[in-house]
Formats: sequence, C-alpha cells, structure tokens
Amino acid sequence: MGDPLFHSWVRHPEMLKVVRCFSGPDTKTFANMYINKPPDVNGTGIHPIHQDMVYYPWSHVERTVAAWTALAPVTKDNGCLVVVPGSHKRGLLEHSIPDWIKNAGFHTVTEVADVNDLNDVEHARINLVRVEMEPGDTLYFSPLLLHGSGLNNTDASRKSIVCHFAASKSTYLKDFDPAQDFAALNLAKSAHSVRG
Ligand SMILES: O=C(O)CCC(=O)C(=O)O
Repeated sequence: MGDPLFHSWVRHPEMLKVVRCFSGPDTKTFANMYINKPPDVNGTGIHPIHQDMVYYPWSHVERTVAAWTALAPVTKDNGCLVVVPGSHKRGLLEHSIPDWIKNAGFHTVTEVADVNDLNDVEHARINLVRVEMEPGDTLYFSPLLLHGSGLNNTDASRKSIVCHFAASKSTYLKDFDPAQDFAALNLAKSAHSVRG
C-alpha cells in the first residue's frame, strides 16, 4: 500500500473501532479500493447483486467485514448501494453471469439474476433496500450480504472507498467453494481476453 493518504485511511481509528467489533481485536486488511462510478454510458455501470465472498475465499467469514465509505453524496440517482437485509445468514450462494450484463468480470447471485434495475428498489421482486449516504458515512457489511448498485444517472462521478478487513487469524482458503471456483475461472478468462 504505497499511498500515504490511503494508508492512513485504512488505519483510521474510528473505522477500526467498528471493524474490531466484527473481526475481534487482532485485525488485518486484505483488499482496499477507491471506487469511481462515472456517469453511465449504455448501461455499463450496473453492479449486479452479489456476495463479496465469491471473490474473497477467506476462512472465518463471520469475522470478515467491509467498510464502504461515501466520499461525496451517494443517492438513488448516482447509483447508491442496494442491499438485501438479513441475506448474510444464508451462506455463500451460487453465482453466474447474467445474460444482460455489459461489464466483464461481474457476477450475480443466480436466484436474483433477473433483478437488474437496481435504481428502482420500489418495484423489485425482492426486499432491496437503498443505502443513500452523506460524505463520510460508512456502511459496514458481511462478505455474505447480497448487495449491488445501480446506474449513475447524473453528470458527476460517484466516489467511495471500500476497505475489507478480517481477523488476523483468517487464512486464504485453497479449497474453493464451487461458487468461488466459477468466479475465479471467469475472471481469469476475462483477463486473458483483455490481455490477448
Ligand atoms: O461501489 C459499488 O457500486 C459496488 C461495490 C461492490 O459491490 C463491491 O465492491 O463489492
């Protein structure tokens, strides 16, 4: 982690205070991203409903947590996160690539693959909750929580930082769940087709 500002963010005492409620006192971070969702072009900006654990095969999932922080207002119009409350209790679910997806590398939970208008939670056939946020607000969530985000229908980029934490004792699992195998295989294929 070369950037000092980003490094200081990941060690933010207020954030770590909450993170440790999930990970326990000894915590480590394993993936951190600045996310820029630009104004949408041709429906490419939708992030379908998925569970992060499909990409992160770590042990002690109950001690793993994401901290997603808004850097600017995050709203229905610019593609805020949407979540399915309570879904983290269901374990890791089968994922697939929806036929409508325009962004290589994105996967979705198969049983909700048809739910593709994430800006319109009011008409979704499942219990989708919109998470609108002010700058500095942070959502903490399990890697098993079903979540995604809709299109950015504004003229400005939607900006956020997400940091993923686990208990220090967590280890990378060598034996993938079939859902993780599927995602890994498809990500490798996408990377190959981009690199040639
Ligand atoms: O920031 C978003 O729009 C979605 C991010 C997300 O779902 C993820 O990083 O797993």
